[in-house]
Amino acid sequence: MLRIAIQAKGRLNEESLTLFREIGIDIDDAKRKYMSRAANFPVEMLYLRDDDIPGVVANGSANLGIVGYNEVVEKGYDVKVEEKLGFGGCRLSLAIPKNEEYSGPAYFKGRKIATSYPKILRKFLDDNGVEATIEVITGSVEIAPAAGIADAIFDIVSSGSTLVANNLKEVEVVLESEAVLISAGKLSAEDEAALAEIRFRLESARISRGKKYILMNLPESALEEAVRILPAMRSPTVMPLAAKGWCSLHSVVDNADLWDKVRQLKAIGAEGILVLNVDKIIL
Ligand code: PRT
Ligand code: ZN
Repeated sequence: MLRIAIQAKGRLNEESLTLFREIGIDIDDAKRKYMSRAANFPVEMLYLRDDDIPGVVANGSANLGIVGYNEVVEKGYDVKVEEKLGFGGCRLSLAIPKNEEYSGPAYFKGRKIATSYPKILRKFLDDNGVEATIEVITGSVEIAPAAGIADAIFDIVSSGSTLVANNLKEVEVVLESEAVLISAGKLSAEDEAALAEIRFRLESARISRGKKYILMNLPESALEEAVRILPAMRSPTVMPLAAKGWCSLHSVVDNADLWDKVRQLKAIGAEGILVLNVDKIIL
């Protein structure tokens, strides 16, 4: 049985459980429990603080973990990133008071920087040959400059609004992060097979995200042009309609291109266009 460590509560908990549901693995939403088992797949979930997940995977207490890449790098354990999961996106950045002039990494020379990520910060400073003092604090890092605790901060940034609210500006992005699936790379044959199945399902979920199924009625004379507008996975599906000279065309499009494609299709005579969500795409 594969044991997967996920965050017990916090930003990644909900989306980790949603991801398993999306790939057909039903886990009770057991936030207050320490462990729970999936009803229809050989996995059990271990609910932990995110800080503990890389270590628990590295020492074999869990086979897999879902955690922010920032935590994986900071903890520095020997674990392997199996998949990037496409949620929990953020970056670890250096920020300084907004009215300060920034001249590059040398700005930090001799200054004090507050952070919860001392290892990643130390490496950045060393790589840039900058000597600075690191002040480790575990929460509310963004108030450190105003509180006189430090001159600058190194913290997680997502929208950037926390920095703005604290009169800070982002000056260096040091690490891009998102939630990742990690392992220690050592699995039994049975667990390896379960992981391969999880990865296969994650891939199909990833492909279907951001896709729409589109179908429409089309004059047969416009078919060639429509196929050019809508290249599908192999080629679009065309079905005859009872009305002579008309057909029905089905395809899959990227959501990002949807309205552009709709405009082009309408211009060549498409009617009754339906756009549907795609649940899974299995190639
Ligand atoms: O209790 P536990 O230790 O498990 O949780 P935690 O409080 O340490 O972590 P949590 O739940 O806050 O974050 C878990 C993970 O989510 C992080 O390790 C990141 O990988 C990821 N993540 C994504 C974020 C953010 N976005 C984020 N915006 N983690 C924290 N923030 C915070 C940041 O610290 C700052 O205070 O949000 C603020 C900045 O947000 P913006 O949008 O104002 O820029
Ligand atoms: Zn934490």
